[in-house]
Amino acid sequence: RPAVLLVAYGAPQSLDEVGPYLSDVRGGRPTPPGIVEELRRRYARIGGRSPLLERTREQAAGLRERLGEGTSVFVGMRHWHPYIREVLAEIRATGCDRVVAIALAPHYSRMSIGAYERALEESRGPLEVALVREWYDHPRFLDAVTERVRAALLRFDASIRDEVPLLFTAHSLPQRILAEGDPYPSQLEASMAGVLARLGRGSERAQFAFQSAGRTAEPWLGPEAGQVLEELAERGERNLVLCPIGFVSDHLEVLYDVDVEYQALAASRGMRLERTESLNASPLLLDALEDLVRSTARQRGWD
Ligand code: FEC
Repeated sequence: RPAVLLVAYGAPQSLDEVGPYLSDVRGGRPTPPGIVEELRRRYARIGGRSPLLERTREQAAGLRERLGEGTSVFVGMRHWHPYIREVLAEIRATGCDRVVAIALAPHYSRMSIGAYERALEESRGPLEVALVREWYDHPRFLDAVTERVRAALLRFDASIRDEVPLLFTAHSLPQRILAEGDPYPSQLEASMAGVLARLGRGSERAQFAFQSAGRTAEPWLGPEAGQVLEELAERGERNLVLCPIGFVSDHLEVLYDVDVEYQALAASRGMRLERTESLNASPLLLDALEDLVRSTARQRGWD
């Protein structure tokens, strides 16, 4: 049986690790001290560190249970320990020679999933690795997000529930990906459409925006979520459900950018913002991951 490897972004495990972590994320470019300080402040605000590694390990444990004894499920990170290269070495040491890998980001971009793909390729050695490149349209993933949106809408009074606008968000990327024909924006639109169809809602009261743009000089994809939120407030909207559909786990970009920054902005505009709960180890998300592992193994003739 192939081993299974869940790969995710990576997160510093203490405030001391924030500086070296940022230098990894920035590909070795020096980080201005002000940015390191700002990011430390943000991690301190969400409890001193990101829960991303724990959440990913819980997803791995849930998946292991579903796949049964005899299938090992590993966790590897792109920008921090346990690095993808460290975990691939560990997998090779078990004597296993085939791996099904899933990036815990459902939408393909050359700058996101492509980077996971390159990290796997660089250090796989003799291992055969089958990476699931995209799963933005997997029915169980869309069911999982829909369940979270329904639960967020239930926090509003029944008399206004159907009218509460929905704002779907994902991590921004530099605009130059558009010139390369990158499918990232269209896959995000397709996921949003799949969730709206499941909710039985039209697209009139739903929008998409990008969040968490990086700190670089080049232009990043928009519209920016904070700006959309302000426009909605100006139009007189008093309620909003924000669904970070581009992320599957709790981490800094959800717990700080949405729960601190956009929440403060919403409050300052007299708006009630409810964020959908992250999928984390949701049974529907685990259904999707299980199916992706089984179908990939089948396609490769590894089952
Ligand atoms: O909880 C944590 O500690 C980790 C939160 C985290 C996630 C995440 C996901 C994505 N990123 C993506 C693209 C970029 C690009 C740059 C960039 C920079 C940062 C910085 C931090 C950070 N990202 Fe991130 N990202 C997370 C955290 N990200 C911190 C550094 C400060 C800053 O620039 O804001 C720009 C790199 C550069 O400067 O060269 C590009 C994408 C995702 C979603 C896909 C995925 O999860 O893999 C795309 C989680």
